[in-house]
Amino acid sequence: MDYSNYQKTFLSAILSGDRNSGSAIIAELSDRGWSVEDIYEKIIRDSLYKVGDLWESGQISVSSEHLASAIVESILNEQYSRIISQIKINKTVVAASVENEIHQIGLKMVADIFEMSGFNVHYLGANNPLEDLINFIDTVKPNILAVSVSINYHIKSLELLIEEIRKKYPDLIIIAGGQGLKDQYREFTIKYPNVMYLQDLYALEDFLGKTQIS
Ligand code: B12
Repeated sequence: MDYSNYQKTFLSAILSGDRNSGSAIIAELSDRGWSVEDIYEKIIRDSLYKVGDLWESGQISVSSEHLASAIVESILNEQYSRIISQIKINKTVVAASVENEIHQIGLKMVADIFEMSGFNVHYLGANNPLEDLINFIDTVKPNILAVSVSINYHIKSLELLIEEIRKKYPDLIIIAGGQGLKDQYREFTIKYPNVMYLQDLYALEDFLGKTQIS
């Protein structure tokens, strides 16, 4: 099977609620030596983007969308033994979606890339109230804060987050990503030059390979 057949088979598995087949496809690709990044981007992310298109055009119900995303989350959790790194680099990342943002799957993938790179990862998932997030940062003192925004109108929450965190932690590396930023990221990075927008897992890997994190 080529890439697009794997992707289509995976999509039909998650839409029909067939968790075992979805999981088996990912296990097969893993056994064939596909990288975690390729599996996440080319099979799982692309399938979820198609789920979004099908939902937007009324071809599938909200229930099917929920089912597909729940299966994907369980499959991502299954990858733990593959992504856990034996070598720790003594650096910490906090990964959080902004306040009111209930999408968290892209962020989970991001957290997994950090885990593979040896970070201590605190994956907080969706909808993090700003005050609680700041308290959490006070406690774990991360080297990097990774934030995700899927919905355009949540950019305001991200701006507030950056402004508040900058007051307390002027040097904390903040990386941001997600579809909510895709169109506006240039304006955004001009406005907040000390915040990095990274488009996907390949860009993140590149960033981690090139950046000296203190
Ligand atoms: C699954 C899903 C849901 C699930 C979320 C479940 C969950 N646990 O996350 C549920 C059903 C809850 C949901 C709800 C809604 N959703 Co929705 N959802 C989706 C769907 C189908 C898949 C999302 C996903 O996981 N994609 C796969 C991941 C891997 O992709 P990703 O998030 O883009 O992440 C990648 C990159 O962006 C990047 N990245 C992401 N974050 C970060 C962070 C950092 C630091 C870095 C470096 C990189 C990075 O790395 C990832 C890998 O490449 C999308 C369709 C789509 N195009 O994605 C719609 C979509 C995102 N949803 C949409 C909408 C409108 C909604 C709702 C408002 C719908 C509604 N009317 O109720 C609500 C949201 C309410 C809210 N308050 O947030 C729209 C958003 C449009 C927009 N941009 O504004 C989309 C695009 C659907 C569409 N075609 O219209 N949704």
